[in-house]
Amino acid sequence: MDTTRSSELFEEAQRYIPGGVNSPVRAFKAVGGGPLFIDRGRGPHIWDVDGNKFIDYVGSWGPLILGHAHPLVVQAVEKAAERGTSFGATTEAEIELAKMIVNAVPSVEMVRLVSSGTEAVMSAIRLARGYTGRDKIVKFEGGYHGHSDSLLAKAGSGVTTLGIPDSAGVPGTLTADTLVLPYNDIDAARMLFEAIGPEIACVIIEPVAGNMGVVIPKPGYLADLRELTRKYGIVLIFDEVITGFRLSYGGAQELYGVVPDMTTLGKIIGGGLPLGAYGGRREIMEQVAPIGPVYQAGTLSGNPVAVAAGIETLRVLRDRDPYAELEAKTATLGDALVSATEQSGIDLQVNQIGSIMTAFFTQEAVDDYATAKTSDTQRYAAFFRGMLEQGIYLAPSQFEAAFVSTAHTDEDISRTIEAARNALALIG
Ligand code: KE4
Repeated sequence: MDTTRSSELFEEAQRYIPGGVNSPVRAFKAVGGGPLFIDRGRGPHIWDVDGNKFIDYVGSWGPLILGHAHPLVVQAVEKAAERGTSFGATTEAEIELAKMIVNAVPSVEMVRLVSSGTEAVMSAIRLARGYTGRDKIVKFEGGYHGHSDSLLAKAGSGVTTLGIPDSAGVPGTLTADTLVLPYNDIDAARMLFEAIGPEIACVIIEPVAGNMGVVIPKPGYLADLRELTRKYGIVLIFDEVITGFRLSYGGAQELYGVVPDMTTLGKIIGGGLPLGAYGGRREIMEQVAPIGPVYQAGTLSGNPVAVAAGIETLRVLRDRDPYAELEAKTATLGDALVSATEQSGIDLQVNQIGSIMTAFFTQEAVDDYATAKTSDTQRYAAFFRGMLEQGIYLAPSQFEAAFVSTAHTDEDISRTIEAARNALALIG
């Protein structure tokens, strides 16, 4: 595969942009070689600057559930942009998107629009602390919630010991109130809450984890966490930046029937443009400025062009209800991967739910970060390369999700399965 132009551009990009990328995972460090520079996308396909065509399973890391350049979304963006790209003032469309989110997401009675998932989470954490008057927060090992300081924390020595920074530049004081629990372990949560529950402002969790690769909650885990947090007056935040409008129109909370106190959203609600949101119970949301004491602001919050893309995307999802079809297509792909490895004797676990999936190169069932880390990342890198050579663009990291869109056809899925059989045979 000729990637000459991508290599030239990567050389140049590294002179002006750290690592040549505007987000680290794009640098292909986990899979080796340089990144491909993408020229355009349409439907399930992307083309790089050397003209190579790929079936895309990154989909901008989740936003493009309708595929690239969906005509209705492009039209909505064009129409909005022609009327002005930003006013720094309220617009009617923001009410429409807010109403769509309130009507779709069980926990959301009021919502504030912002410009990214990170901003949504950062704001939700501040709000939970302001609402409860408590400082401590809880996240989970392997959970990723954007790059705000207090969430760039890893577990201290013991479950009740304070979080330690997981990035340079984060002072210990900013993670000192962050506690880190193992995912899918309700006993560890119960123990922590019994010890210091009344000091905890909030628990933030990806209801279905997507950032250790896809990891699915054990039966009853989310419901138990809901019950425990309620018992101690802890705000339960579902970070549905990936799962919101992805696993169902009401997200993971609708799929599992567990209603948190707050929800953070991003990705799909912006239809591929910069948009995030945080919302929840009215009594909590009314603590946000300008009607409450918790400050949060943003120049481009509720940006009309991004809102137009989000409204159109949610409208298509609401009216078309593609979730059963997405589940079926993705399950077909996942099942075929498993059966392909049974012949080649490669250890592979596939975690799939709705239209997200991860193939872990390990023999262990992956149900938390510790088991996710048993994956053979070198094997994943070889699989990634083998698939790329055959025109299939997967996440350039073992610890990410693959995303299927409504634009992926049965033919695309069959081609992907064929390519996977070839790639697995090569690394077997
Ligand atoms: P953004 O700030 O990237 O819009 O959202 C942060 C975020 C928050 N919560 C969850 C559950 C997320 O998955 C994310 C961002 N996801 C990553 C992919 N795993 C974005 C890709 C990237 O970092 O380049």
